[in-house]
Amino acid sequence: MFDLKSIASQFQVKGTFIFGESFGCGHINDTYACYFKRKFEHPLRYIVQRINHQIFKDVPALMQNIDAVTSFLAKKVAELGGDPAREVLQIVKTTDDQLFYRDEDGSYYRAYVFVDDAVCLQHIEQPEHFYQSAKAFGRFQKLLSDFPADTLTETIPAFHNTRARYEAFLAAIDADLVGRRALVQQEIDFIKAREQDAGILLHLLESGKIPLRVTHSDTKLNNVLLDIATGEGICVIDLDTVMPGLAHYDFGDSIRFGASSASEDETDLSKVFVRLDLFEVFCKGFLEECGKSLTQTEIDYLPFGAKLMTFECGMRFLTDYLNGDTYFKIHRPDHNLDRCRTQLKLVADMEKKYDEMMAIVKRCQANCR
Ligand code: ADP
Ligand code: GN1
Ligand code: MG
Repeated sequence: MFDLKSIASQFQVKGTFIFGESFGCGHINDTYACYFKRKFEHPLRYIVQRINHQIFKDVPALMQNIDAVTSFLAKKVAELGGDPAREVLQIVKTTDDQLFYRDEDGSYYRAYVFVDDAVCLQHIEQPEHFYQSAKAFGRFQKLLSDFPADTLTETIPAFHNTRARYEAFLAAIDADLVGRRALVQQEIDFIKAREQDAGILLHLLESGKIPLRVTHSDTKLNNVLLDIATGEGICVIDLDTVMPGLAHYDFGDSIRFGASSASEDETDLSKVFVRLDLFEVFCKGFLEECGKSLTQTEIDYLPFGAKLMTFECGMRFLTDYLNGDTYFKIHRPDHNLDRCRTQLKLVADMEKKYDEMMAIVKRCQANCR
């Protein structure tokens, strides 16, 4: 275990380090909350993260992206009369004014101001929470609609390129690195039967029918902070994957995680289905914020986006399972397989409920005209 106190002291933090603890439930980075005491003032907290540089190969470019996007958002939020200190993630620079610190082992660290009096939820406790996350991600999309997308680096190349994800899945089946292929034939067949789906949105993009936008690309419920006092979705976090993408990626990823009746790793599949009430709540919040900046074709494909992101995630979990669990953090032996199964169950359920999902999108669009 590295020395958190000495890492935290590399940043422009206020006060004296008291202690640090592992924090949150992310699958990618190592996150710590660090507490600092100050004379005559309340203690302060900072987030310190070890960035997963096996996954994010160009950390300097990634931090440049986050710096550019957060500076842009802070300016806009201030112009609109908001409070950038609570509504936008704030990087804490190193003592020599850099965006990250690299230690002698080659690990990369960064620090953020801890957004206090806010919660981060792992599942929906009340529909209002999901509505607020929809507003926050919709606003994020809207505020970045005039950000120069071509200045951003793709921090994970082809991150939501579902065709490329499908190819990676086929390669994992072929390689069968840890001898698990025979255990998952049913899941493999399910995914292969839907190969055609992988190219649909990319085809719309390539033929100019939908535009490229700046997207968050990882819009799980636990990547937005809700203000404890007002309940409002105040701050979108986890900006590692902000990059050019499609509006469907943000809409779809939120639905796959938040509109599910169960956790992403539930083992009792009879508990897993898509909740149309939550689907509707999210559509409402998202379209209220960014509906007017989306084209009709984009809106028409939102239900498909939800299905595609769920399909993609199921395929990614299975690919990682076949490769020996080298990408997502796991906490039990078949964790990635359990996660894959919930996603495929959701895909099947979305297929059954597709017409209802379409009708909900139409209704929400009509209501926010
Ligand atoms: P990962 O990429 O591993 O998901 P995140 O950046 O999402 O990492 O951080 C993990 C968790 O840490 C979040 O889900 C949230 O609970 C907490 N967190 C991250 N940044 C902040 C912040 N600025 N203020 C408060 N909590 C935060
Ligand atoms: C990862 O970092 P976290 O836990 O917010 C992953 C997402 C997946 C998600 C599945 C960079 O998100 O793409 O949808 O797990 N992030 C990355 O829970 O791969
Ligand atoms: Mg996260």
